[in-house]
Amino acid sequence: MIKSVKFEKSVDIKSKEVFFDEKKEILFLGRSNVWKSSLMNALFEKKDLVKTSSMPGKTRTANLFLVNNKYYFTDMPWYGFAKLWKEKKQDLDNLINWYLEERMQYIRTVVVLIDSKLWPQESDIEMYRHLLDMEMDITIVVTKTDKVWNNDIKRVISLCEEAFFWQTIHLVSAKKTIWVNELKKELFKKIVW
Ligand SMILES: Nc1nc2c(ncn2[C@@H]2O[C@H](COP(=O)(O)OP(=O)(O)OP(=O)(O)O)[C@@H](O)[C@H]2O)c(=O)[nH]1
Ligand SMILES: [Mg+2]
Repeated sequence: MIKSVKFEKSVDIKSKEVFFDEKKEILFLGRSNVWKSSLMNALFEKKDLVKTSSMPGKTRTANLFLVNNKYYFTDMPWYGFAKLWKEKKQDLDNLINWYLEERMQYIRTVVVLIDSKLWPQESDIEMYRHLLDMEMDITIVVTKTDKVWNNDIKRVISLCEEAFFWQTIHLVSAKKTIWVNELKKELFKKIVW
């Protein structure tokens, strides 16, 4: 499905670059350290095209990756990490909101990532409601499932179903490429039409 992928550009809050670009797009959103950038690498089958880090707050710009010369898969900065740099956080939230509004027409789905160790947090639910208000298509993905026990996975699924109004919940982990491939199929269905 993915024949080519390359880094296209970064957009930060200062540049607030206007897009005259009608390419369809998939956004990856979630709290810091939830595996946004790593999941993109897994989908691309690349080791480190998308920069990852164990230090929270690695991604500070919207990073656009051009897939098959046709679509953007975009790695977004984190939301809801109140402990670090208040001003910076405000900048990142503004960037996310501005970006969503700017690209609304072209975004085919927003992938919202939930950490299976933390369960859905207030900031996740806030973001979800905001996306619903914007009438965005939403794809919920629970990450790091290799780090929790089976019973906890069941618990996180039912908490997600409650918090996210019975959306389909996708599970992923680094060790289960089969789940990543299923997610990839779903995302392509959404972007190709
Ligand atoms: N156990 C486990 N760890 C993972 C998995 N995927 C990623 N990680 C680790 O989680 C850490 C954070 O991953 P990133 O992909 O950089 O997270 P991010 O959401 O992009 O973080 P920010 O850019 O800071 O918002 C890295 O150290 C990864 O190696 C997984 O499936 N299982
Ligand atoms: Mg990142």
